[in-house]
Amino acid sequence: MPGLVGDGLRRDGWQLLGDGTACTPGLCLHTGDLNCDGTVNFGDINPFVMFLSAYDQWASIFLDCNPANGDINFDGTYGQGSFGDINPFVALVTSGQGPCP
Ligand SMILES: [Ca+2]
Ligand SMILES: [Ca+2]
Repeated sequence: MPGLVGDGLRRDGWQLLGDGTACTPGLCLHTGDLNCDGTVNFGDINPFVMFLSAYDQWASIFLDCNPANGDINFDGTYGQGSFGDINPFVALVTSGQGPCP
């Protein structure tokens, strides 16, 4: 499972483009965007709940969505049962975030 290393840069094949976003060469990484519509907002809440509680179902619906988007606290774990991401997700959704480049 991809994750962060000590310097905060991801080493999982995605190019870091800034502030939690990376789009090449792999799937776009956009932290908190669990429905991959390019924004982080209340529309991501239900997909995030599914991501935590029924990951396989989430993955079957959001085929082009980078699962690392759900690693909100950047601890390298995400998906089914990764409840440590809930509070950071709530903070992220309520603070808002710009569109993915
Ligand atoms: Ca979204
Ligand atoms: Ca996490």
